[in-house]
Amino acid sequence: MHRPGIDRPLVMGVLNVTPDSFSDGGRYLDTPAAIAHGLEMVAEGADMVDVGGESSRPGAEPVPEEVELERVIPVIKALSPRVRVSIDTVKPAVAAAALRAGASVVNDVSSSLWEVAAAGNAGWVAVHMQGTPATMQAAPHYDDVVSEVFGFVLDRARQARAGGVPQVWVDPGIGFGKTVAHNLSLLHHLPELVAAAADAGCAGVLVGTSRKRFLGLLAAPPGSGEPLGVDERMEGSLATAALAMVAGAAVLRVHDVAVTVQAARLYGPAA
Ligand code: HH2
Repeated sequence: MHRPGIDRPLVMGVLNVTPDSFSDGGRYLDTPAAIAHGLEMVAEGADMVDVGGESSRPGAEPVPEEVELERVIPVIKALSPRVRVSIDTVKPAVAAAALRAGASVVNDVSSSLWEVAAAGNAGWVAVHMQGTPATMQAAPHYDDVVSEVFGFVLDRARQARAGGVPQVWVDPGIGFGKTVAHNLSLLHHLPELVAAAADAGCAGVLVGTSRKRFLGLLAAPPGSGEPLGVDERMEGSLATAALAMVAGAAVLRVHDVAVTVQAARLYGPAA
């Protein structure tokens, strides 16, 4: 649990250099626009910027490695002297090139790249996903979502720590092969993951709820049958970020940096 006045959760700003991300797709595909948005998030107080060149939204198709590299490497080179940069990828070659370009964290929704992080002496985020982005929301199923998801990321984290990764965060993967009920169960049980992550020698828990569809479904007016649009999910994003902070999350991955930094500052100075 965070101690008021002693430390605060860190805010990771999302920077998708893609045409098709579910929230900011197409807005920062152009390198100068992406760099400008990264710097804007730094000015708003982001502690980290998460650069991605391939969408992992439900139904997304993989992009070729060269395309992903062309999207992310110039942006990482420009931003990494100014802020800690993570690379959001599932491709080992992209992760390795991003670390050479100045990134220092591998944010890995495939939970398979810890060896790349170890080789680069970089941090690593172990994320839970059931299936792949192309199919994951078709029919998510768990016998016990909390123990299966937490057990999976903690196993991966222990393996990575034993393999020499200096800093490991675990992430329950909100929206990655999860129903609304699954997402809520995971959020409500976060304090257990926070405690277990500390026991496993992790740097903490990372949570990404920002603008995700379940927020639009939960907040939709009764009987509307439609989720709130992506641009109407800031309140839900902030509410769930606050819930995660109170549960002891170490990092919030968000699109709306300024408001989340304001909320995180209620905890006192950054760790
Ligand atoms: N969510 C997304 C992408 N990367 N990484 C972590 N660690 N945790 C998350 O919850 C997470 C993530 C999906 O959001 P976004 O990047 O906004 O969209 P897209 O995948 O369409 O680019």
